[in-house]
Amino acid sequence: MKIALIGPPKSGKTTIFNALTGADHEVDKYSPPATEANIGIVQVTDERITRLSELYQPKKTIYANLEFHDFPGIFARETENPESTIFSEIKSCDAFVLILRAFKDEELDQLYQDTDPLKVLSHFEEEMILADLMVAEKRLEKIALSYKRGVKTPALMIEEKALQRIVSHLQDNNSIRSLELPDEEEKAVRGFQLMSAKALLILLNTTEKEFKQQDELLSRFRQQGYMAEVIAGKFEQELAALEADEAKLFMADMGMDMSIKDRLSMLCYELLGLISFFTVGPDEVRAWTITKGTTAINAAGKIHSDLARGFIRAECFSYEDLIAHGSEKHLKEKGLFRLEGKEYLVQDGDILNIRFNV
Ligand SMILES: Nc1nc2c(ncn2[C@@H]2O[C@H](COP(=O)(O)OP(=O)(O)OP(=O)(O)O)[C@@H](O)[C@H]2O)c(=O)[nH]1
Ligand SMILES: [Mg+2]
Repeated sequence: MKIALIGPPKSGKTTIFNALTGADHEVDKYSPPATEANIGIVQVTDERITRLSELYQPKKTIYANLEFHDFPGIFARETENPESTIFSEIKSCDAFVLILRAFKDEELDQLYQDTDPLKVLSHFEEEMILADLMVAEKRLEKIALSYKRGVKTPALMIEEKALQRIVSHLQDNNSIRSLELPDEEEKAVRGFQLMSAKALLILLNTTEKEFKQQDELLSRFRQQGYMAEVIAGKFEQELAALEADEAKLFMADMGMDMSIKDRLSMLCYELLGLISFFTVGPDEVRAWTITKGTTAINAAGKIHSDLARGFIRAECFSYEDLIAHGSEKHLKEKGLFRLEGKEYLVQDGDILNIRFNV
Protein backbone atom coordinates (compact mmCIF):
# COMPACT_ATOMS: atom_id res chain seq x y z
CA MET A 1 0.00 0.00 0.00
CA LYS A 2 1.24 3.43 -0.95
CA ILE A 3 0.37 6.33 1.31
CA ALA A 4 0.88 9.92 0.15
CA LEU A 5 1.82 12.62 2.63
CA ILE A 6 0.38 15.75 1.06
CA GLY A 7 -0.37 19.27 2.21
CA PRO A 8 0.30 22.95 1.69
CA PRO A 9 3.94 24.10 1.69
CA LYS A 10 5.77 23.91 5.02
CA SER A 11 3.09 22.09 6.98
CA GLY A 12 5.68 19.62 8.29
CA LYS A 13 5.37 16.73 5.83
CA THR A 14 9.08 15.99 5.61
CA THR A 15 9.49 16.41 9.38
CA ILE A 16 6.82 13.75 9.91
CA PHE A 17 8.29 11.57 7.15
CA ASN A 18 11.69 11.71 8.87
CA ALA A 19 10.12 10.74 12.19
CA LEU A 20 8.32 7.84 10.53
CA THR A 21 11.17 6.39 8.55
CA GLY A 22 14.25 7.50 10.46
CA ALA A 23 15.39 9.42 7.37
CA ASP A 24 17.19 12.72 7.65
CA HIS A 25 15.92 14.87 4.80
CA GLU A 26 16.32 18.61 5.04
CA VAL A 27 13.53 20.51 6.75
CA ASP A 28 13.71 24.20 6.26
CA LYS A 29 11.34 27.13 6.32
CA TYR A 30 12.72 28.81 3.22
CA SER A 31 13.77 26.01 0.95
CA PRO A 32 11.97 25.91 -2.42
CA PRO A 33 9.58 23.01 -3.04
CA ALA A 34 11.39 19.72 -3.71
CA THR A 35 11.10 18.40 -7.24
CA GLU A 36 10.46 14.83 -6.24
CA ALA A 37 8.97 12.81 -3.42
CA ASN A 38 10.90 11.09 -0.64
CA ILE A 39 9.92 7.44 -0.40
CA GLY A 40 10.26 5.25 2.68
CA ILE A 41 9.06 1.84 3.72
CA VAL A 42 7.69 1.32 7.19
CA GLN A 43 7.44 -2.14 8.67
CA VAL A 44 4.08 -2.68 10.35
CA THR A 45 4.66 -3.88 13.90
CA ASP A 46 2.53 -6.95 14.59
CA GLU A 47 3.08 -8.95 17.76
CA ARG A 48 1.28 -11.86 16.15
CA ILE A 49 4.06 -12.26 13.57
CA THR A 50 6.65 -12.13 16.33
CA ARG A 51 4.83 -14.90 18.22
CA LEU A 52 4.38 -17.01 15.07
CA SER A 53 8.03 -16.64 14.27
CA GLU A 54 8.96 -17.92 17.75
CA LEU A 55 6.63 -20.87 17.24
CA TYR A 56 7.69 -21.94 13.74
CA GLN A 57 11.33 -20.82 13.86
CA PRO A 58 11.30 -20.04 10.10
CA LYS A 59 14.33 -19.07 8.02
CA LYS A 60 12.64 -15.80 7.16
CA THR A 61 10.12 -13.60 8.99
CA ILE A 62 8.35 -10.98 6.95
CA TYR A 63 6.17 -8.27 8.47
CA ALA A 64 3.64 -6.28 6.44
CA ASN A 65 4.76 -2.87 5.31
CA LEU A 66 3.45 0.47 4.16
CA GLU A 67 5.18 2.71 1.66
CA PHE A 68 5.09 6.42 2.53
CA HIS A 69 5.63 9.07 -0.15
CA ASP A 70 6.51 12.55 1.10
CA PHE A 71 5.48 15.06 -1.58
CA PRO A 72 6.37 18.73 -1.87
CA GLY A 73 3.64 21.20 -0.90
CA ILE A 74 0.82 21.49 -3.44
CA PHE A 75 -2.08 23.76 -4.39
CA ALA A 76 -0.26 26.92 -3.37
CA ARG A 77 0.70 28.31 -6.75
CA GLU A 78 -1.47 29.45 -9.65
CA THR A 79 1.00 27.98 -12.11
CA GLU A 80 0.73 24.42 -10.84
CA ASN A 81 -0.08 21.87 -13.49
CA PRO A 82 -2.39 19.10 -12.29
CA GLU A 83 -1.13 16.93 -15.14
CA SER A 84 2.51 17.07 -14.01
CA THR A 85 4.53 14.05 -12.91
CA ILE A 86 4.19 14.90 -9.24
CA PHE A 87 0.40 14.87 -9.51
CA SER A 88 0.34 11.57 -11.35
CA GLU A 89 2.58 10.13 -8.62
CA ILE A 90 0.26 11.49 -5.95
CA LYS A 91 -2.71 9.94 -7.74
CA SER A 92 -1.03 6.56 -7.93
CA CYS A 93 -1.03 6.32 -4.12
CA ASP A 94 -3.80 4.38 -2.37
CA ALA A 95 -4.59 6.95 0.30
CA PHE A 96 -3.80 10.51 1.29
CA VAL A 97 -2.62 11.77 4.64
CA LEU A 98 -3.22 15.51 4.55
CA ILE A 99 -0.85 17.29 6.91
CA LEU A 100 -2.04 20.69 8.07
CA ARG A 101 -0.01 23.18 10.05
CA ALA A 102 -1.48 23.79 13.49
CA PHE A 103 1.65 25.28 15.05
CA LYS A 104 2.28 28.99 15.26
CA ASP A 105 5.10 30.47 13.26
CA GLU A 106 5.08 34.17 12.43
CA GLU A 107 7.43 33.86 9.48
CA LEU A 108 5.39 31.08 7.92
CA ASP A 109 2.18 33.06 8.62
CA GLN A 110 3.62 35.92 6.60
CA LEU A 111 4.74 33.73 3.74
CA TYR A 112 1.48 31.80 3.45
CA GLN A 113 -1.80 33.63 3.94
CA ASP A 114 -4.25 30.83 4.59
CA THR A 115 -3.30 29.41 7.95
CA ASP A 116 -6.66 28.28 9.32
CA PRO A 117 -6.54 24.47 8.93
CA LEU A 118 -10.27 24.30 8.15
CA LYS A 119 -9.85 26.80 5.32
CA VAL A 120 -6.81 24.97 4.01
CA LEU A 121 -8.81 21.75 3.94
CA SER A 122 -11.63 23.32 1.92
CA HIS A 123 -9.08 24.81 -0.44
CA PHE A 124 -7.63 21.32 -0.94
CA GLU A 125 -11.03 19.78 -1.50
CA GLU A 126 -11.86 22.48 -4.09
CA GLU A 127 -8.59 21.94 -5.93
CA MET A 128 -9.00 18.16 -5.96
CA ILE A 129 -12.57 18.55 -7.22
CA LEU A 130 -11.36 20.87 -10.01
CA ALA A 131 -8.56 18.54 -11.01
CA ASP A 132 -11.01 15.61 -11.16
CA LEU A 133 -13.51 17.66 -13.17
CA MET A 134 -10.82 18.37 -15.75
CA VAL A 135 -10.04 14.67 -16.09
CA ALA A 136 -13.69 13.58 -16.27
CA GLU A 137 -14.78 16.27 -18.74
CA LYS A 138 -11.83 15.65 -21.01
CA ARG A 139 -12.62 11.94 -21.10
CA LEU A 140 -16.30 12.63 -21.81
CA GLU A 141 -15.28 14.74 -24.82
CA LYS A 142 -13.17 11.85 -26.10
CA ILE A 143 -16.05 9.45 -25.69
CA ALA A 144 -18.36 11.81 -27.59
CA LEU A 145 -15.78 11.91 -30.37
CA SER A 146 -15.69 8.10 -30.51
CA TYR A 147 -19.49 8.04 -30.79
CA LYS A 148 -19.28 10.48 -33.72
CA ARG A 149 -16.86 8.14 -35.40
CA GLY A 150 -19.34 5.34 -34.97
CA VAL A 151 -17.58 3.58 -32.09
CA LYS A 152 -20.23 3.04 -29.43
CA THR A 153 -19.41 -0.03 -27.38
CA PRO A 154 -21.28 -1.16 -24.22
CA ALA A 155 -18.08 -0.58 -22.22
CA LEU A 156 -17.87 3.02 -23.43
CA MET A 157 -21.52 3.56 -22.56
CA ILE A 158 -20.97 2.33 -18.99
CA GLU A 159 -17.94 4.57 -18.66
CA GLU A 160 -19.90 7.54 -20.01
CA LYS A 161 -22.72 6.97 -17.54
CA ALA A 162 -20.23 6.81 -14.66
CA LEU A 163 -18.45 9.96 -15.81
CA GLN A 164 -21.70 11.86 -16.16
CA ARG A 165 -22.61 10.98 -12.58
CA ILE A 166 -19.12 11.98 -11.47
CA VAL A 167 -19.22 15.32 -13.26
CA SER A 168 -22.58 16.27 -11.80
CA HIS A 169 -21.44 15.25 -8.30
CA LEU A 170 -18.26 17.31 -8.67
CA GLN A 171 -20.13 20.29 -10.10
CA ASP A 172 -22.23 20.34 -6.93
CA ASN A 173 -18.92 20.75 -5.10
CA ASN A 174 -18.84 17.23 -3.67
CA SER A 175 -15.82 14.97 -3.58
CA ILE A 176 -16.10 11.55 -5.19
CA ARG A 177 -15.48 9.96 -1.80
CA SER A 178 -19.16 10.52 -1.10
CA LEU A 179 -20.43 9.09 -4.39
CA GLU A 180 -21.59 5.48 -4.54
CA LEU A 181 -21.30 4.03 -8.03
CA PRO A 182 -22.59 0.65 -9.16
CA ASP A 183 -19.74 -1.89 -9.27
CA GLU A 184 -19.32 -1.98 -13.05
CA GLU A 185 -19.27 1.82 -13.27
CA GLU A 186 -16.77 2.07 -10.45
CA LYS A 187 -14.51 -0.38 -12.29
CA ALA A 188 -14.83 1.58 -15.53
CA VAL A 189 -13.43 4.76 -13.96
CA ARG A 190 -10.98 3.31 -11.42
CA GLY A 191 -8.06 3.86 -13.78
CA PHE A 192 -8.49 7.65 -13.63
CA GLN A 193 -7.36 7.60 -9.99
CA LEU A 194 -9.49 10.59 -9.13
CA MET A 195 -7.99 12.59 -6.29
CA SER A 196 -11.21 13.38 -4.47
CA ALA A 197 -12.03 9.67 -4.40
CA LYS A 198 -9.04 8.72 -2.25
CA ALA A 199 -9.38 7.80 1.40
CA LEU A 200 -8.24 10.82 3.39
CA LEU A 201 -6.79 11.16 6.88
CA ILE A 202 -6.23 14.63 8.30
CA LEU A 203 -3.21 15.08 10.54
CA LEU A 204 -2.92 18.31 12.48
CA ASN A 205 0.75 18.99 12.98
CA THR A 206 1.35 20.91 16.17
CA THR A 207 3.91 21.49 18.91
CA GLU A 208 4.28 19.36 22.01
CA LYS A 209 2.89 22.26 24.07
CA GLU A 210 -0.29 22.58 22.03
CA PHE A 211 -0.70 18.86 21.45
CA LYS A 212 -3.48 18.49 23.99
CA GLN A 213 -5.33 21.64 22.92
CA GLN A 214 -6.52 20.50 19.52
CA ASP A 215 -9.74 18.78 20.57
CA GLU A 216 -12.07 21.52 19.39
CA LEU A 217 -10.46 21.71 15.98
CA LEU A 218 -10.38 17.92 15.69
CA SER A 219 -14.07 17.67 16.45
CA ARG A 220 -14.86 20.28 13.77
CA PHE A 221 -13.14 18.06 11.17
CA ARG A 222 -14.82 14.96 12.52
CA GLN A 223 -18.24 16.63 12.42
CA GLN A 224 -17.66 17.11 8.72
CA GLY A 225 -17.14 13.36 8.43
CA TYR A 226 -13.34 13.31 8.20
CA MET A 227 -10.98 11.04 10.04
CA ALA A 228 -8.69 13.48 11.89
CA GLU A 229 -5.85 13.12 14.35
CA VAL A 230 -3.19 15.30 15.95
CA ILE A 231 0.56 14.83 15.82
CA ALA A 232 3.57 16.69 17.22
CA GLY A 233 5.82 16.39 14.18
CA LYS A 234 8.99 18.10 15.32
CA PHE A 235 8.80 16.42 18.72
CA GLU A 236 8.36 13.03 17.01
CA GLN A 237 11.38 13.69 14.83
CA GLU A 238 13.42 14.42 17.94
CA LEU A 239 12.08 11.26 19.60
CA ALA A 240 13.09 9.18 16.60
CA ALA A 241 16.70 10.23 17.17
CA LEU A 242 16.74 9.00 20.81
CA GLU A 243 17.47 5.58 22.26
CA ALA A 244 14.29 3.53 22.70
CA ASP A 245 14.28 3.69 26.51
CA GLU A 246 14.79 7.42 26.59
CA ALA A 247 12.11 7.96 23.94
CA LYS A 248 9.66 5.95 26.05
CA LEU A 249 10.15 8.29 29.00
CA PHE A 250 9.41 11.36 26.89
CA MET A 251 6.41 9.66 25.34
CA ALA A 252 5.00 8.73 28.74
CA ASP A 253 5.37 12.39 29.73
CA MET A 254 3.19 13.40 26.79
CA GLY A 255 0.65 10.66 27.42
CA MET A 256 1.62 8.90 24.18
CA ASP A 257 1.42 5.13 24.24
CA MET A 258 2.49 4.41 20.67
CA SER A 259 5.36 5.40 18.45
CA ILE A 260 4.48 7.55 15.43
CA LYS A 261 5.27 4.58 13.21
CA ASP A 262 2.85 2.25 14.99
CA ARG A 263 0.21 4.92 15.35
CA LEU A 264 0.24 6.02 11.71
CA SER A 265 0.32 2.41 10.47
CA MET A 266 -2.71 1.64 12.61
CA LEU A 267 -4.54 4.72 11.36
CA CYS A 268 -3.78 3.87 7.73
CA TYR A 269 -5.06 0.32 8.24
CA GLU A 270 -8.25 1.76 9.71
CA LEU A 271 -8.55 4.39 6.97
CA LEU A 272 -8.24 1.84 4.19
CA GLY A 273 -10.17 -0.95 5.94
CA LEU A 274 -7.10 -3.21 5.87
CA ILE A 275 -6.56 -6.50 7.69
CA SER A 276 -3.77 -9.09 7.76
CA PHE A 277 -3.66 -12.78 7.15
CA PHE A 278 -0.62 -14.97 7.68
CA THR A 279 1.25 -17.82 6.05
CA VAL A 280 3.47 -20.00 8.22
CA GLY A 281 6.02 -22.76 7.76
CA PRO A 282 9.67 -23.70 8.25
CA ASP A 283 10.80 -21.43 5.39
CA GLU A 284 8.81 -18.34 6.07
CA VAL A 285 6.35 -16.70 8.45
CA ARG A 286 4.73 -13.81 6.70
CA ALA A 287 1.99 -11.19 7.03
CA TRP A 288 -0.12 -10.25 4.00
CA THR A 289 -2.22 -7.12 3.76
CA ILE A 290 -5.71 -7.26 2.26
CA THR A 291 -8.90 -5.22 2.50
CA LYS A 292 -11.80 -6.41 4.65
CA GLY A 293 -14.15 -8.54 2.60
CA THR A 294 -11.44 -10.17 0.45
CA THR A 295 -12.31 -13.70 -0.65
CA ALA A 296 -9.97 -16.68 -0.16
CA ILE A 297 -9.26 -16.90 -3.88
CA ASN A 298 -8.26 -13.22 -4.08
CA ALA A 299 -6.16 -13.56 -0.95
CA ALA A 300 -4.43 -16.54 -2.61
CA GLY A 301 -3.77 -14.32 -5.64
CA LYS A 302 -1.93 -11.88 -3.40
CA ILE A 303 0.61 -14.59 -2.64
CA HIS A 304 0.97 -15.75 -6.23
CA SER A 305 -1.27 -15.66 -9.30
CA ASP A 306 -0.84 -19.45 -9.73
CA LEU A 307 -2.44 -19.97 -6.32
CA ALA A 308 -5.57 -18.14 -7.47
CA ARG A 309 -5.60 -19.79 -10.90
CA GLY A 310 -5.30 -23.33 -9.54
CA PHE A 311 -7.15 -22.71 -6.28
CA ILE A 312 -8.67 -25.85 -4.76
CA ARG A 313 -9.22 -25.09 -1.08
CA ALA A 314 -7.77 -22.99 1.70
CA GLU A 315 -6.66 -24.76 4.86
CA CYS A 316 -7.43 -22.26 7.55
CA PHE A 317 -7.16 -21.68 11.27
CA SER A 318 -7.06 -18.56 13.37
CA TYR A 319 -4.07 -17.09 15.13
CA GLU A 320 -6.08 -16.77 18.36
CA ASP A 321 -6.99 -20.47 18.31
CA LEU A 322 -3.40 -21.46 17.59
CA ILE A 323 -2.12 -19.47 20.56
CA ALA A 324 -4.92 -20.78 22.79
CA HIS A 325 -4.26 -24.44 21.91
CA GLY A 326 -0.54 -24.41 21.35
CA SER A 327 -0.10 -26.36 18.11
CA GLU A 328 -1.68 -27.25 14.77
CA LYS A 329 -2.07 -30.85 16.03
CA HIS A 330 -4.23 -29.72 18.95
CA LEU A 331 -6.29 -27.52 16.63
CA LYS A 332 -7.05 -30.50 14.42
CA GLU A 333 -8.17 -32.54 17.43
CA LYS A 334 -10.54 -29.76 18.46
CA GLY A 335 -11.95 -29.41 14.94
CA LEU A 336 -10.62 -25.88 14.62
CA PHE A 337 -8.67 -26.62 11.47
CA ARG A 338 -11.01 -25.69 8.61
CA LEU A 339 -11.18 -26.18 4.86
CA GLU A 340 -12.61 -23.13 3.13
CA GLY A 341 -13.72 -22.54 -0.47
CA LYS A 342 -13.06 -19.74 -2.97
CA GLU A 343 -15.73 -17.42 -1.65
CA TYR A 344 -14.75 -17.60 2.03
CA LEU A 345 -14.17 -14.09 3.41
CA VAL A 346 -10.74 -14.04 4.97
CA GLN A 347 -10.70 -12.71 8.54
CA ASP A 348 -8.04 -10.66 10.29
CA GLY A 349 -5.58 -13.10 11.88
CA ASP A 350 -6.44 -16.09 9.68
CA ILE A 351 -3.54 -18.42 8.94
CA LEU A 352 -3.91 -19.84 5.44
CA ASN A 353 -2.37 -22.62 3.44
CA ILE A 354 -3.65 -22.67 -0.13
CA ARG A 355 -4.09 -26.04 -1.83
CA PHE A 356 -3.79 -25.53 -5.56
CA ASN A 357 -3.14 -27.33 -8.79
CA VAL A 358 -1.94 -25.71 -12.02
N1 LIG B 1 7.42 24.45 15.79
C1 LIG B 1 7.25 23.45 14.91
N2 LIG B 1 7.88 23.55 13.73
C2 LIG B 1 7.73 22.56 12.86
C3 LIG B 1 6.93 21.42 13.14
N3 LIG B 1 6.95 20.61 12.05
C4 LIG B 1 7.73 21.23 11.15
N4 LIG B 1 8.21 22.41 11.63
C5 LIG B 1 9.09 23.35 10.93
O1 LIG B 1 8.45 23.80 9.75
C6 LIG B 1 9.41 23.96 8.70
C7 LIG B 1 9.01 23.14 7.48
O2 LIG B 1 9.03 21.76 7.82
P1 LIG B 1 9.06 20.63 6.70
O3 LIG B 1 8.92 19.34 7.40
O4 LIG B 1 10.20 20.83 5.79
O5 LIG B 1 7.70 20.98 5.95
P2 LIG B 1 7.20 20.38 4.57
O6 LIG B 1 5.71 20.32 4.69
O7 LIG B 1 7.90 19.13 4.24
O8 LIG B 1 7.62 21.53 3.55
P3 LIG B 1 7.56 21.46 1.94
O9 LIG B 1 7.90 20.07 1.55
O10 LIG B 1 8.57 22.46 1.48
O11 LIG B 1 6.16 21.84 1.60
C8 LIG B 1 10.74 23.52 9.27
O12 LIG B 1 11.43 24.69 9.66
C9 LIG B 1 10.36 22.67 10.46
O13 LIG B 1 11.34 22.64 11.44
C10 LIG B 1 6.30 21.32 14.41
O14 LIG B 1 5.62 20.36 14.75
N5 LIG B 1 6.50 22.37 15.26
MG1 LIG C 1 8.90 18.55 2.44
